Amino acid sequence: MSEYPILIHPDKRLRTIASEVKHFDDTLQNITQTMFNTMYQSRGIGLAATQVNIHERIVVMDVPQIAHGEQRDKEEDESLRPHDKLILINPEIVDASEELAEYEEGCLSLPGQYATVIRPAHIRVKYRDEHGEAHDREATGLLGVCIQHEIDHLNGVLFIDHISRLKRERIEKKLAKSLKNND
Ligand code: QAP
Ligand code: CO
Repeated sequence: MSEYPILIHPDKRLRTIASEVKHFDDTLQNITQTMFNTMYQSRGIGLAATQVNIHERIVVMDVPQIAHGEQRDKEEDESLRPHDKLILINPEIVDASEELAEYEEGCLSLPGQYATVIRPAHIRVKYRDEHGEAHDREATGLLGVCIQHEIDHLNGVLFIDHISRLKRERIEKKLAKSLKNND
């Protein structure tokens, strides 16, 4: 059960533009499995390959199907709770609503930091699964936010790029301080 180390902002490698996946082989299966291990270990709901220093267009996510702020029963069996477990290879947003929605986002590459981000409320995304099969689906709510957030990573974009400079600098300062106090 191996895992990858996660790159932390302001690591410049988080700004790399990822390349298209061309081969749907065992190497890809190993990468996605290790990305899931890494994401579950750090209690994340989404992880882009960029965050583990692999610059290919690969995203894993496991998004709970609950409304924002809804209380979840801690005793509930994780395997029974409704969720969207997805592997997105070469994902592309092919349609986005004019309607916007805000969501309090976080990121494993900016641990402990959160900010409200405004994005299209509904999207349509085209992607391939780990076998190379093409899919096309609509997403809204937390799933829609997560897909947009993770595709941003593949393009070297972080959620703090979507907020005001003042809020961004405040988060960067707090993050630097928390990392300094950790070692
Ligand atoms: C992206 O983020 C996302 O700061 C996925 O201490 C976030 O999994 C999509 C995490 C919000 C939609 C809404 C963050 C874990 C996980 C932290 C994550 C932390 C521990 C973030
Ligand atoms: Co992130």
